[in-house]
Amino acid sequence: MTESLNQSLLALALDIAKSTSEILVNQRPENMAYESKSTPVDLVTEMDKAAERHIVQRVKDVRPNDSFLGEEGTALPPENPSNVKWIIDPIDGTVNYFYNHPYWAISIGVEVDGEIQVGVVAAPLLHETFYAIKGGGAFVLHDGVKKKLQTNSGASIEKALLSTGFGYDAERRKKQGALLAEMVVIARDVRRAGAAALDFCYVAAGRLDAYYEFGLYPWDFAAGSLIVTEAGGRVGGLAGDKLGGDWSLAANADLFDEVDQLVTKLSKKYF
Ligand code: LIP
Repeated sequence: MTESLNQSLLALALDIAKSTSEILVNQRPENMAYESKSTPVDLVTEMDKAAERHIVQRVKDVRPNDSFLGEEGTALPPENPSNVKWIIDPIDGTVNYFYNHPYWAISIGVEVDGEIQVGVVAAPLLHETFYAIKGGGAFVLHDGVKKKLQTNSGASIEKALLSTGFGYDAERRKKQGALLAEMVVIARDVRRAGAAALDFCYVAAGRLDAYYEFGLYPWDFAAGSLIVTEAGGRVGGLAGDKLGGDWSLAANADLFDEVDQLVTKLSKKYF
């Protein structure tokens, strides 16, 4: 029963990611309305809200009793909730979308009985959709061509290509910058591309060796974390914590503990 439910949830999530991609690409206004959230540079655009409304409606049309946790505020549980919850970031990398920078994605994670079973991350301007089903592996569709995902293996931190991100608050960015200043001297290099969900997928694809960030939300990592683990990688918080606390880590299985130990040490120094 679980397998057929997961398969149907994956098919629905992929179809919704496709229709949402079409809206975000084809209906992107030249002069986009936006509001500020936590700080003047923490944006939510009219398209974030439109995309989340579209995703929620598409699910409700087929599964009216499912629950939602959406970045833009969808969280009203139905009267008789099912055991399925959709965890949505309608545009992960909003600032990139606002600037028409291609590194942004639609992230849809689906929980069944509290466990992530399906993850879909679609990056329409990069022509890629990453997806995973619990126990079924992780894959990427690039212009419709399907490829199985596998993380890198090995690599010491000195030879690791890392990625990270920054919050929107100046005081937090000061701490993140200070930690980065040490990290960039230790690792091979550090990328900062601006969309956590895609950073997780790039670890899964072996395009990064590891990713770390402070201050992510469940909608940033719900889908990407499953894609990483189904590609043979590890995810978690610091010092053995699960994802969901202050820190989020993703890495190939050989490197995870070394990255965890280093970020744990530096976080105590700067946070
Ligand atoms: C973004 C994250 C990114 C982080 C940005 C921002 P949003 O999410 O995906 O990793 O560095 O500050 O939080 O706000 O674009 O959905």
